Amino acid sequence: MRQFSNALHRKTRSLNLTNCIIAPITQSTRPLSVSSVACKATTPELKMPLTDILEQGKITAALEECKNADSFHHKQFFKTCGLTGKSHADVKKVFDIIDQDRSGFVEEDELKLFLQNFKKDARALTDKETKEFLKAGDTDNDGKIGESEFADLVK
Ligand SMILES: [Ca+2]
Ligand SMILES: [Ca+2]
Repeated sequence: MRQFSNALHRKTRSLNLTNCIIAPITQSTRPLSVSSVACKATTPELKMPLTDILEQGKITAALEECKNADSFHHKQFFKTCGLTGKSHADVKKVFDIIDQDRSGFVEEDELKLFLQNFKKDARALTDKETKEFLKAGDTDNDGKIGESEFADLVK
């Protein structure tokens, strides 16, 4: 009987210990970053609505202009959606939205899904468009677009 009670006691203790360990982990931001990585491969989640910065009508018009494959031109898109000439703060906000995994850079896979930041079911850019977009912005040739490179693209 004493053995049983000891075992029970141990079990209870280990359970409590488990609770103590699990609680802080679930409260941390770690599960959030895991889910944002998982989302990267599929449709990006909207972090904040771009309509806070850009007019919905202009976004729709910009997407309409490049709805056909290989018809995307970044200068035209930024102009039509109203991003050209926006303040540095607004451009940074847009950059942060496009940088889905918050790495501080827009990598090629994020660039490919660029249009989906503006509309969830927008098409992905073709490989040709993605490469041209990257080439136009990546002035330091590190294979990704940094914040200042993005700001130069938008000008
Ligand atoms: Ca990124
Ligand atoms: Ca770069």
